[in-house]
Amino acid sequence: MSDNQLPETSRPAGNGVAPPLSRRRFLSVAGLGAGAAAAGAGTLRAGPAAAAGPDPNIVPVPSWSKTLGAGVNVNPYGKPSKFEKDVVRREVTWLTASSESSVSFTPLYALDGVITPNGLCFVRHHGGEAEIDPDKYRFMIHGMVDKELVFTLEDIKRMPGRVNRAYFLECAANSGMEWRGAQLNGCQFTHGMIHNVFYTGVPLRAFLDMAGVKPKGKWVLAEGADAAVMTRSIPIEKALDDCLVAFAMNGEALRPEQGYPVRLVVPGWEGNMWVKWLRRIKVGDQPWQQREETSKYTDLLADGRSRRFTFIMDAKSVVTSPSPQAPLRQKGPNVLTGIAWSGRGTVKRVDVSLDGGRNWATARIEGPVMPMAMTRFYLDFDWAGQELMVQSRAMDDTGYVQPTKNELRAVRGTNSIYHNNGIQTWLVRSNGETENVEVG
Ligand SMILES: Nc1nc2c(c(=O)[nH]1)N[C@H]1C(S)=C(S)[C@@H](COP(=O)(O)O)O[C@H]1N2
Ligand SMILES: [Mo]
Repeated sequence: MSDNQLPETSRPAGNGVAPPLSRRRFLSVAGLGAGAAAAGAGTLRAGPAAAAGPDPNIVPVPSWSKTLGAGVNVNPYGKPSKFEKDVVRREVTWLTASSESSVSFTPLYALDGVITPNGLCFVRHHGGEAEIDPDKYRFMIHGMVDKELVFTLEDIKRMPGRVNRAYFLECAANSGMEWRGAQLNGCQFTHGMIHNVFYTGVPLRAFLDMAGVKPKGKWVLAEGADAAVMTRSIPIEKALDDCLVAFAMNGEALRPEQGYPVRLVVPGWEGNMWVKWLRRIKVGDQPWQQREETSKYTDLLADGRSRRFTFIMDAKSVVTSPSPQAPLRQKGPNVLTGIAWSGRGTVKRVDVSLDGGRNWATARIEGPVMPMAMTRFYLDFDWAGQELMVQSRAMDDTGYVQPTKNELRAVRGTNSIYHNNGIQTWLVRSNGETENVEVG
């Protein structure tokens, strides 16, 4: 939306962001790290020891080097280290009445890189998790087609043209609790209705081509086999463009909670349309006006009208560390990191502010930059212990710039739940503790 766009970033001299670290300073930190930590000292010292390298006696041989470790098959299916036990999906229990129609959130604050591990992908159900026997699974194409077709899972896996694609899935309600002001204290809760995995599947187009879409066919209805019978209307152009009938995520079978054995992938579009436990695709000449595209997943504007069929997830970003669940622990060198994504294409640039949006520095985008996929950014900075107001602002290759929350409200009002892609602010206090605040 052009009305959300910000002017090209100006970067005045002395932009509030500290200059890059000198390599020498960082080496001195590494050299003294063990001794300083043992003494409980968080401060950085440079000195002769750094130049000579650390004294080997500072680091005694640890106990885990003195006994054999566990054998290769203690975990036939591997698990994270027990020291990572807090890195889990979490719920906000007061949000919904029951866990069968609820949401858990991805622990973004603890993750890095661009791929969400399968066991940490947020889960959104409207009728609980269906358990489908893959041998009994069937997928149907019908409606305005020349030939109605039914596929088994094996049939789907024998289709020519299988592809691998990484895409983010963001629930349209992500950040929905933040429309009227800062509310939830952690990026897990404010932004954790997103995951980014590699899907293996077959383009939906292959199935539609095989069935033969009649000229009147302009929309498809995707339906899930769960108790919610999730149904959404999708324009035929999108169905024929890049939608996937996916059966694997990050190299293994879909997880039950992500739609095992088959889900629909609708790149860049709101998560609600990514029907899990995919049962059928019906071709029709108009949208079906289902519950999820009328009473839900519409945006009530200030004048009483509603935005409808707002499929695309606009460019958005969030700093994942520091954030309320990942406070700053040390003065001196720090690595700020976060994620950015756009349902319209690739992330072109991410700017970071440490002073609530007055001054901006361009962050370092690192790792693969793929269309409609999560992108990782970093800003290496020196922290002197002053209060920070951390923000990030994403730009995509269409020129779209992530708006501030007030710019968004000027256009959409405050009745909305969905499609809140406004700029997030974290207040870092001088003791490093971090909280969710809003500066506009
Ligand atoms: N069959 C079915 N598909 C579904 C849903 C559902 O409840 N049932 N929830 C939808 C919603 S609202 C979202 S945001 C995504 C969530 O996908 P995830 O559980 O893999 O995170 O699935 C969508 N597909
Ligand atoms: Mo959703």
